[in-house]
Amino acid sequence: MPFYIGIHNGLCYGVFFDNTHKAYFNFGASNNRFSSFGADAGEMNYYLIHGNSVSEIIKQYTDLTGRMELPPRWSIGYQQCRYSYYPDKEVFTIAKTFREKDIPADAIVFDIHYMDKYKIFTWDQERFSDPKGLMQTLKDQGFHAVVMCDPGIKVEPGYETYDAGVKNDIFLKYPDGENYQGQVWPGWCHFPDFTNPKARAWWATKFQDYVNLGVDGFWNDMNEIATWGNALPENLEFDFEGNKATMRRGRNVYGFQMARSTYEGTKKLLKGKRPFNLTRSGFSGIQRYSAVWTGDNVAYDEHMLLGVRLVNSMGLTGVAFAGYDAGGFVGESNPKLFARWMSIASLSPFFRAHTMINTRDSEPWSYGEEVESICRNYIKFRYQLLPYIYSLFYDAAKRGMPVQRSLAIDYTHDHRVYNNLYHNQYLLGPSILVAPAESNQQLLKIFFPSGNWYDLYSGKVWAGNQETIVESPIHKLPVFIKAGSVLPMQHSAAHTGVKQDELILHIYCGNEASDFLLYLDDGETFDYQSGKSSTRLIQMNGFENKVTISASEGDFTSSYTKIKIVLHGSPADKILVNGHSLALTHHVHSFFSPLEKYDPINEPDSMGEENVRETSTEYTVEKIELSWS
Ligand code: MIG
Repeated sequence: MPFYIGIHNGLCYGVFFDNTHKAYFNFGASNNRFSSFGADAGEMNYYLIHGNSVSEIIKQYTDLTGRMELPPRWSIGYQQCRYSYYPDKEVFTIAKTFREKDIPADAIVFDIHYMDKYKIFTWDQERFSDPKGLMQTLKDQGFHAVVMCDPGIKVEPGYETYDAGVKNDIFLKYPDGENYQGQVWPGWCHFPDFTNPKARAWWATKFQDYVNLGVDGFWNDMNEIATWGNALPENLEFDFEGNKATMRRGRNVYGFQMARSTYEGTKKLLKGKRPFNLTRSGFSGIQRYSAVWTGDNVAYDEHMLLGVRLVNSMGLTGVAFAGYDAGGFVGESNPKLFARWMSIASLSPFFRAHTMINTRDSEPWSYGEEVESICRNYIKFRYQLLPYIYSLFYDAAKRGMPVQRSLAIDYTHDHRVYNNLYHNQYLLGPSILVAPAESNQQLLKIFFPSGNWYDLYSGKVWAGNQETIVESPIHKLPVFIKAGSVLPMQHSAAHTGVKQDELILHIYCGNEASDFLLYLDDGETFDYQSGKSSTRLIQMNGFENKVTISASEGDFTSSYTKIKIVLHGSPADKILVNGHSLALTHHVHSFFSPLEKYDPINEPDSMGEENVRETSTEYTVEKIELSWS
């Protein structure tokens, strides 16, 4: 993605270099006097974006390159993946185990082994004799299926997709007109030229069988193009929208155009339902068509934190729906690493555990009881946060704002944000500060930006504008909520499709003001684009202990019939919610964490625990039921 944001002398700007050739950016050569960029070929076609804030630059960059449509709500639930789950019996067992163990999940992902000899658009009849029945069983339990889609089409006369591809003449070619061949899992393959509108239109229709089975999630892989042992030859010809180009111009948008074709095709075939689309390769603007994951990481701490920073960067580059393989793909994870990775990933935009072929089991219950309980807690916390997180996706669709936000967005001119001691920290939306720690780290040095920050677990309030050390035991990822904000939450449930009648507003008192736009819709169709949605502005005036929840705008009626309000740290006896004075009837001294349960078994009697509670300011907690009007 040839885009960067520069910050100098209290000002910021963005540069989007609209050129698909291999590009170069040189930021370090001149001791900060200048930087330079260029490409192997093509035009110096670039946009200089002026904006007074990083969020304004992201907004303008996504005005240019586009924004995502709302994803299906289920796709922001937890997705369980491995390379690969088979046969069908194993899939049934995995699905059942989630429900039995009371661990929320929304999707099971089918990696390459579901196919017959890795041939795209086929099923292995022995491993999956009744895909339709399988999909129905998953659906009955509230699961969606995501299937692997590789661009390499096996060269095998008689294989329908191959024959049709040849007949329709949609494959990438050498200059002499012969179809290019590269080796991938199926053996020698041809590759559709996705830069050719004709090839995209053809590919788009191929998903009919998946859709008939009830599949609504699609995973575009290997679309760099990745093949065994060789780089793509430079002389390959790409159609490039009728502008014939060589591989040097076409390659960087190949994955983008594949993801586009998959999205456009499945969107059409799903007749009004939202597909979930995921890709490994992309280009500027990929957010219009797909979520992106960071590809094959390795199961160690460095890659866990690197993934966090990649997702921060992708957010700055317009890709709000991004994530990494939680648990680590290559190599063996271990209990602490898996637990930590899952807790961080639960607070990332795209939340999926994945692992390589022949590695140990990596489901939330595969690492012993303590890890299982940590995973359950954080997965449930994510499900409780769904109204908040879904509203962040609306912000991404509307303004291009990332879900996971680098601190450089809200605290651009505080130099501490760029200190690599703190560069793993981020905000999930406007109010939740996440400070990823390594798996064995008991203490973590962190930076609190300006404002005041509530410890998620103890309620202790930390003053902002300071660097300090916090505890980071394995069952408590350092997470803080900004004072003066409101988190709309709900109860956790087995999956995101469970209808809920109670919205829970967690109000974090503090001398600050904030707005949050609560966004709701049916979570599965495009009806929101014609007005079937509901937005409510939640305004918090922390100076006067006043909260205002606006009337709903839009034609969607949600399933919520009541609101529960939970106050955190109100210094006053009263709080005004829409003019009603809500009196606090009693003060309690134990903090009510929004996590329904956060103490895993084997809670260590850590030395800090009691101390933290004593030194924290006195807080009050109250639950008040209001009717939803
Ligand atoms: O050659 O489909 O990044 O997530 O499990 C590997 C098998 C091909 C690469 C993907 C990975 C996936 C794997 N794929």
